Amino acid sequence: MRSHLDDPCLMDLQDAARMWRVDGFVVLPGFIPADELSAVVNEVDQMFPSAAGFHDDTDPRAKRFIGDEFAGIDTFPFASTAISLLAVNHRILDLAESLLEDSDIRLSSAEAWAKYTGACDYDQDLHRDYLNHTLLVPSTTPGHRQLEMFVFLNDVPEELGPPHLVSRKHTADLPAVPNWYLRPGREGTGRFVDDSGSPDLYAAEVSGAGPAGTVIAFETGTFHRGTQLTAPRGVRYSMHLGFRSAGLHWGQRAGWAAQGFERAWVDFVHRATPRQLQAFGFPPPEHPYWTPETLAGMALRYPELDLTPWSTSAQHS
Ligand SMILES: O=C(O)CCC(=O)C(=O)O
Repeated sequence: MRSHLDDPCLMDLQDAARMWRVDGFVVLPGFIPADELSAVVNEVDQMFPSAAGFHDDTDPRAKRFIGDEFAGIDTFPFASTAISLLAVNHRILDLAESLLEDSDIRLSSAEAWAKYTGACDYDQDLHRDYLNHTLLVPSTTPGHRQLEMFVFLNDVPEELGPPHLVSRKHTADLPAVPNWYLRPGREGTGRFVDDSGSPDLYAAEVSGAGPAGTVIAFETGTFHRGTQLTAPRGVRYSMHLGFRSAGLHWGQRAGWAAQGFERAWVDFVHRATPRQLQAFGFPPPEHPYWTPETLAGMALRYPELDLTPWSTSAQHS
């Protein structure tokens, strides 16, 4: 199987966008450098058990991960503010703007995920994610594409279950339904499932294995799957992000205001930049929303947020 491990780390964003358009995905090894990841690594324990804590059963949080792969997912805003900030790291936003060819983008979902060897079955069948990322179906028209990213918070070699992906070169003709192509020999029912065995698709898989900081960017119509963790006492920490153009209203996987009362959200807002907040829907400076009235209210709601970028452009009636 081909691996992206040997690819150059410093791929330029235009090259990444070209690969994304052709293959439906691009793997960027070590895209987030170690110095920007260190605060995240230091705070992972605020959310998830360490490998030792899970495997030695010394961490009371360990039980949650047994038997259900999706039970290891936390959703934004995270208990760790550093991990919340990583979801809208400047490099992540640059990449999203470049791939979506739009400077006004929105974060449509953010999840952090811990997986532990032996906790459950992480091996998945090839599928697309669009059924819970859009109300419609994926489009490859510029301006109508949706973007997902996996971000590795630790090194993820093959034995720690990296996602596998299939280039659009092999899948462009597949219809919107079915959506799951089961591994050869497995059975399933329902119109969204194809259990005829798809050896050609599985033979075309590419591994997303890479070091900490690797970003795998893929379009919502790209076939991919999770794989098994086999390393003894292994752990994989990752983040799963979704982005869309601001006007792509049918691709709203999460509405952020429902979490707006949580302490973790307020802590995030207090440390975020206007650009990061815009990704959640904050109007940018110069927007007519910003008036003495709204600024006064925002100062009460978010007392530690520096409102200068918005107040210098506020409309005075
Ligand atoms: O976590 C992974 O590596 C992939 C997971 C995935 O594709 C999914 O749950 O839809």
